[in-house]
Amino acid sequence: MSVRALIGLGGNLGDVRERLDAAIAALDALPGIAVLARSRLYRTPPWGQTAQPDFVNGAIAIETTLPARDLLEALLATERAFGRIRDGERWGPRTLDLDLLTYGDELIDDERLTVPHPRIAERAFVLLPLADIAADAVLPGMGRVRDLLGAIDTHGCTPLS
Ligand code: A4P
Ligand code: MG
Repeated sequence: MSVRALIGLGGNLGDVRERLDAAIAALDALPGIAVLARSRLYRTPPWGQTAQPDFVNGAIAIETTLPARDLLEALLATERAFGRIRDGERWGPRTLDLDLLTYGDELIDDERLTVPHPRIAERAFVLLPLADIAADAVLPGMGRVRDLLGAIDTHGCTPLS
């Protein structure tokens, strides 16, 4: 049994483009994960905590045989492998952030995992890359990516060539 999942990638410390490429390759190499599609990468203004460098963001679609919680563990392990240090500052600078955006049609909400990721609909830095690979996807409980993107401000977000 395999499930299609969408993953958001981002970072704003060091050479993020190179790191995102390497992180996508590392995820694809894991047992139980195959990358189906990847978006362009975008330069995006920092959201939430604005006194920090611009981010680079992207998204991938994967097919996975891992249960959702095992997939989250794989994402967190990959963040650590690429130098992520959690200093407790919410929305602060980071080398690599991997968010599980959707896992099939499932709605999950426990202390470790919330899917769909609760803040997708407010975030151009998530919806712009998602629209490259899944514009017609309906995010459970939220709506179609194309429609969500049409309702927000994408000012300041630019695709990297
Ligand atoms: N967790 C629960 N649900 C999920 C999920 N669906 N995906 C838990 C991933 N993790 C999930 O994550 C904290 C814990 O959330 C994880 O250990 C996991 O058990 P975190 O990434 O350390 O949290 P955070 O990043 O500090 O907070 P938050 O709200 O999750 O932040 P985000 O959503 O990751 O956003 N601006 C731009 N332009 N681009 C960005 O990429 N990113 C952030 C952080 C802020 N501003 C940004 C960007
Ligand atoms: Mg995160």
